[in-house]
Amino acid sequence: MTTNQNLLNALLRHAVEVPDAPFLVVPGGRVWTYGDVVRLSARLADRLAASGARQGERVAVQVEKSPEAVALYLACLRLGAIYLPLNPAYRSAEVGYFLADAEPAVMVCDPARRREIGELARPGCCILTLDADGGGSLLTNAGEACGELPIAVCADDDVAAILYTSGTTGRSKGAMLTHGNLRSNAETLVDVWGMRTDDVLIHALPLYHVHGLFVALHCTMLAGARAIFLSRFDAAEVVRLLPRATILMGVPTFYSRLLGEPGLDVAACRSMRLFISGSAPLSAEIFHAFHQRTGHAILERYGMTEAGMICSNPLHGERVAGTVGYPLPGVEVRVVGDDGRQLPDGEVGSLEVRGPNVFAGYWRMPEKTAAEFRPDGFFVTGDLARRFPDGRIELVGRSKDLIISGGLNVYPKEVELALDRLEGIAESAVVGVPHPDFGEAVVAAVVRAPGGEGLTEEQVRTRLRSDLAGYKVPKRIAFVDALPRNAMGKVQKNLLRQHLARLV
Ligand code: MCA
Ligand code: AMP
Repeated sequence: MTTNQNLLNALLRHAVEVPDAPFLVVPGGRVWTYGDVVRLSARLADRLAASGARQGERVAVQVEKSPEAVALYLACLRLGAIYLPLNPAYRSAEVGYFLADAEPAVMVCDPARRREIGELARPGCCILTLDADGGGSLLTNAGEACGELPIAVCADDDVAAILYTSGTTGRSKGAMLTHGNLRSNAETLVDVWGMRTDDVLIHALPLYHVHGLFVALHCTMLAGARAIFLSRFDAAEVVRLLPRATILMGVPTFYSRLLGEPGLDVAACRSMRLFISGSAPLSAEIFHAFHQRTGHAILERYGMTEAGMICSNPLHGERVAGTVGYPLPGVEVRVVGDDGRQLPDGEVGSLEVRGPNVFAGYWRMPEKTAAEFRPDGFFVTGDLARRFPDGRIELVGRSKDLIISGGLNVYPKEVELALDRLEGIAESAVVGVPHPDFGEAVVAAVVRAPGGEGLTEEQVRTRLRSDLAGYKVPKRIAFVDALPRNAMGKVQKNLLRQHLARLV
């Protein structure tokens, strides 16, 4: 007899045993028990199924963070449908691409964007709505649904979710993550981070990325713990909540902003046992400042959309600033040179990863998938790293042209294409420069076209905002006579970086 490997079975293990245990605690609002969320998600599954979401079909979701949005994710798992989360900040042009590429059967969006999304979706795609307070058409009639659909039978290698990651060409790729990828990674993390039923995690991350959805939420559910569920990160609010919590997961910007709060001290952290950081490099400066203020060494870990979590500093033992710790149990990591051969310890090379956490490939892009895997199954991460003799990994840079701003990825090419489309601009180059709050900030150099003489920085930024999510819009734009190019005609981004760093 084959067992059902649907990830939902693992996530609900605790919910089935202790349905009255608190799961999502909204400060100043409702406490959702595991049973509450599971019952709602079962009813939402009925509603989605009636709207055409069948096993293997995609359900695109672009909604604000809410407990109902968590139930919606679990409803997709119940149906064996493929969950496709989208950042609510994405503009029409960005969403249009995802809808055309993924061809979802159902799209759930904010009621305020119902008409706009309706114009983008292909005929036959059912559009439902959900707002930040749980209102919208998704929940209409859900109260009458009986919620008795069984959990769809899935194999480990069935796709549970597609997460789009931008590409170096400016075209996003949908990383297909399977039930087995997500379950194995979350089980490993619960184990290595010692997560328990009595843990209380401050959940202030967005729900549309691996960090907030798969790491924070899955770990909470597998451990049967509870989450203080915040719609967004607010440093003062988090400091206020620390005495009620045991774990915080965040991007480095969370930690630099927490350090700006006078209330952050040893007393505020008295019940905390673990501060975890990832998604972007945590500077040694923040690590040490945080340690000095709170007595806590932040645990830095490393991951990526295509592979979930890959390395982690230890729960017990030394956490070394500037390193991402050891490969997780069951995950193989190697550092190779240009010829693909493993390098001796200490040498910088390309980081590759293999294991049950590594995704099944890019949605409908077999060539791109093949190009990023070695014949022996290792995935090429695009990160540059060195390994220490004790197995620790240090990330030293990226071979991919990527900017990570406040934990959100921006591919320069996408921004350059949007800039070059604007009237009055001949060409542009986009780079990342150090930024005290976001770690890296997006900045651009722009060459005016004839007729673009009067164009101002603010006009360009305003026009870009209609095509790009706000976090991708350059914080500063410099007008230049020409882009610096080398003898081959290639833009010298290093020179630009030096030149533009002064702007922020
Ligand atoms: C918001 N803005 C940003 C960013 N976020 N600009 C640059 N970078 C950002 N990250 C801009 C908005 O467009 C807006 O500008 C202005 O800042 C205020 O927006 P608001 O939403 O109020 O910003 P915020 O609440 O201060 O958000 C900052 C944040 C947030 C808390 C750092 O971006 C965040 O939660 N980041 C975490 C992202 C994450 O979960 N990453 C994990 C990816 P304007 O008004 O001009 O438009 S998963 C991953 O990387 C792998 C797998 C891993 O290892 O985890
Ligand atoms: P994403 O494509 O959003 O999944 O981002 C993955 C990328 O984030 C990785 O390839 C790394 O470049 C970066 N990243 C994640 N965690 C860390 C970390 N702890 N330190 C440095 N970079 C990180």
